[in-house]
Amino acid sequence: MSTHSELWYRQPAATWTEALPLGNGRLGAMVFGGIWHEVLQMNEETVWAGRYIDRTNPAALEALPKVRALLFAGKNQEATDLAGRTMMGIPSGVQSYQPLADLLLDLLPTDWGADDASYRRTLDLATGIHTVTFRWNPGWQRTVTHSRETFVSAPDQVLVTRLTADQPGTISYRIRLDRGQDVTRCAADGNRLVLCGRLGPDGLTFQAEARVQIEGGRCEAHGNALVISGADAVTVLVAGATNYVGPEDHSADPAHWCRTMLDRVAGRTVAELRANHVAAHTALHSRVTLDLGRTATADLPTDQRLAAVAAGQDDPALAALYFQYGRYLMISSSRPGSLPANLQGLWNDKFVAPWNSDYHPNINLQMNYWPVEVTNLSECHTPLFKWMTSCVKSGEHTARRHYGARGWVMHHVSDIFACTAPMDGVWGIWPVGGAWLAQHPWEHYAFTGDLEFLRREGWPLMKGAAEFLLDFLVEAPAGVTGAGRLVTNPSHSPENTFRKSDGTQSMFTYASTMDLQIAHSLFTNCLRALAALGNPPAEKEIQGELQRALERLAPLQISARTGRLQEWIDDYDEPEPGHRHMSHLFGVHPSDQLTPDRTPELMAAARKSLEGRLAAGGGHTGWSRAWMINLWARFQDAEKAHENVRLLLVKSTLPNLFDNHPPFQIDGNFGGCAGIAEMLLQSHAGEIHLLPALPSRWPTGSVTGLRARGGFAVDIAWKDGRLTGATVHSLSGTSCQVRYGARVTPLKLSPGESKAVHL
Ligand code: FUC
Repeated sequence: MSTHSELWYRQPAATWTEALPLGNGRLGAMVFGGIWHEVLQMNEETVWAGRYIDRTNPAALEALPKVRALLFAGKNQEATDLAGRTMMGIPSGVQSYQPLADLLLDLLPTDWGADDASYRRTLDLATGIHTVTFRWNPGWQRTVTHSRETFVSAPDQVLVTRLTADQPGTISYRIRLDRGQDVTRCAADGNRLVLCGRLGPDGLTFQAEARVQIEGGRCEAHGNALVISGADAVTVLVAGATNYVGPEDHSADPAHWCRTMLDRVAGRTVAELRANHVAAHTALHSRVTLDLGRTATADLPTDQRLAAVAAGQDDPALAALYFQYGRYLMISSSRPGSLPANLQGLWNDKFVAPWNSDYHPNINLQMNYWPVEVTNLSECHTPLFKWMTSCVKSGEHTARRHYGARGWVMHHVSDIFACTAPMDGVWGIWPVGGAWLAQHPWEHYAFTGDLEFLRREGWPLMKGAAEFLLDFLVEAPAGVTGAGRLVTNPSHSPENTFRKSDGTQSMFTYASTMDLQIAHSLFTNCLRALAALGNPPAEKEIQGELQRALERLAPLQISARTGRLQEWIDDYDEPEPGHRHMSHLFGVHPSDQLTPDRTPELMAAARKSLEGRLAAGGGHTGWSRAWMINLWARFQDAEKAHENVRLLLVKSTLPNLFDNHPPFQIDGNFGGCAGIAEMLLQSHAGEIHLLPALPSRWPTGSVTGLRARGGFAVDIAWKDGRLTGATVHSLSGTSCQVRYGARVTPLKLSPGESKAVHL
């Protein structure tokens, strides 16, 4: 039997995707829980191959008007060929995020005597503590119960593993650090283990360092391992770092960092370190509670629950666990001061990871941050802004050199070295990644009302992204669709292909629907931001530019043929109708351009597009499925949203509840978490909408602490499918309108005030 906040298993992890993640935003570990051979596969967020390179292509700017003309003339293939030769970044690929090191703990002396039936490993999401317990009888003494408790502390910046047993003098281990490549030194000395190296000749330097504290027994260095014998208890403390400070600044000293962190904690008891960690973790994690009801399946180990749901059992508590796991992963991979969560969050065991475990701002990076505001983890959003700001200089350079534009640009791939040029192939010429990302500082402000943030950090990011788009937009010439209106050119609908009436296929065009929606969203948010800042006179000029551009953007179109929202400027055929990206539905989610009240026809057309995608097998990657949950929630279709939650668990979830693209990619975890929140509360359409998509399978439940735009926290309870009570807390004293179904009530609150809502 487990509590509602635990993942637990009756056997050690046999593979990496059965191991369980710990992290403090910067330092992470995947814990396998092996009895004889415990592996803590560790990551540090800056262990990333590569460095800053000026990747701009000197031929790009000259080619731009030619590529544009070819695309307006419908010569897509010629445009693709020319752009492929002239507009790609040099080089056109980033390098991989990599593991830091493994901490290996071998239980001595032999590998027999374990009592498998007693084995249990648990990750408690509420505390961020991983526990392994098992009984062991090596033959010459009474059975001993061993425990290992592990956490990665944010306040103390170390990983802590505590090995204990229920009888004194029974703990004997060999402990080592290991890494498959690029190690320059791996040594043991006294109670200390050090592993350091460099990621290739021009790469970052890194260090992992462990210190072992024993109670009773002996600790000796043997080769590059520490051998502990007959101890009562053992604490292993690990620190890790690289010399990375920023994209071009690699002046940190990893050895100094490790020493300082380990010296700092040397005088503390484990109980102090644990209490510090738990306090910092719960301060974030406990802000939201979610109860979706419970069936007997919830008593099973987590892997068996997944299997039971796949076999047709109902387990609403597993959806709640998945939701809280998303919040847990956010707290563990993105904390103030850290880098943003990458494609795998923080957790990667490969030297060349899938998609390099990079930043992918054509959906994946943004999706990582979909749950962060609504699930009350606002400060975990800040690493994204800091990283965006660190890319501005490079993004301005690329904007100027590739497009002759002001502002900053980012394409569909980036890294920690401010890569902003087009990567991979011609589909990487997608210059609206930064504009999409600029939605995030606005959302942060919309939820928190933090004007100081908006003024200092948010608006400058938004403004730079908007300046780029303002310069990048061109007027479509006479004779083409959208003539006289502003369009993007060149353009992609991320990674999707279209077929023209002459049978030719391409990905490359002008004015994809998503581009127009991204521009609409960014310009609208910029005008909202300027209003919030009191329409500063210094920004009058850009304000005018934004207003004029917004009016002149090419309109969204409904296909006369299919009744769907068109994905491209012309009503092309789709060779892959179940494509994983649903880019043209950006206006439904994550943007607020389309809503049932404001744009009923476009909303109906968008719904048809989604139905078409789903019917053709869309949602087959984890993140695509997660997007569907959010979209169905915005269409207020509770049953379809729920069906996609179920399918996310059944088809796209690994034993450790990691999202399976496949392979593991963390975006689906975050997108799924956001989707569940979106089913219970929405606030994008100017009101607080309670239970907009409550499915029949979650008839009775409650949620506390969700956040709504305008600076509110909301608690909701329901029974037999009906709202029974809601409380709205105002952070800053604003009025709002609260909706439940067709009923609406206005609410006026002073700062800090809470009111029960009756609807
Ligand atoms: C986008 C997606 C892929 C994958 C990759 C990391 O390019 O189309 O499915 O998620 O990002």
